[in-house]
Amino acid sequence: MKKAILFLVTLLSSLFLVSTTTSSPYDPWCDIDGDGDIDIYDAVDLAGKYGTTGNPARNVTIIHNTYEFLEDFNLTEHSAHSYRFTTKGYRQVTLYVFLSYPVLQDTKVHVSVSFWIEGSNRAPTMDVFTVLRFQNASVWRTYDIKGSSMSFSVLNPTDHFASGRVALYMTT
Ligand SMILES: [Ca+2]
Repeated sequence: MKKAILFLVTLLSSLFLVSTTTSSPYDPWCDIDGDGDIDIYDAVDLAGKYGTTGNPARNVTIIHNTYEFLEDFNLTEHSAHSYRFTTKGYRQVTLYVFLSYPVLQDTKVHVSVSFWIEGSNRAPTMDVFTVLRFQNASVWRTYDIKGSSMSFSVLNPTDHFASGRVALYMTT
């Protein structure tokens, strides 16, 4: 067994001496010691475990940071409500707007989405859309984050009360 390992290490060493670069992409599952490269030390680790058996299930660490927000809104005629969130450290945001009331009237709200760049007092408008009670009732939109904060406003342009729900989901 030790002779086989020694032979394997010697063989791998000679291969690494011949060529230390490869056109193959880096595969983290082959980086046994997890130091960011695949070199002779990984091969030695692997050779040392040659012939062992066991359960192939692996522990995986998932780093996944999320932020969630959910709120019901009530808007009197021709009124608006604005929301603002810090987006630092997040990559993508999904916005959900649902119009629940009035049920029997063809009501609507306009939604305007902006991202703010740090140090700037202007918020370039990213998107504008309308949620119509009778047509789409709810709208989902996903954006790549392009600023240090994000704001959106919900405007009720009608002559009657409107209510619904907004939800926001940010991921890294
Ligand atoms: Ca390594």
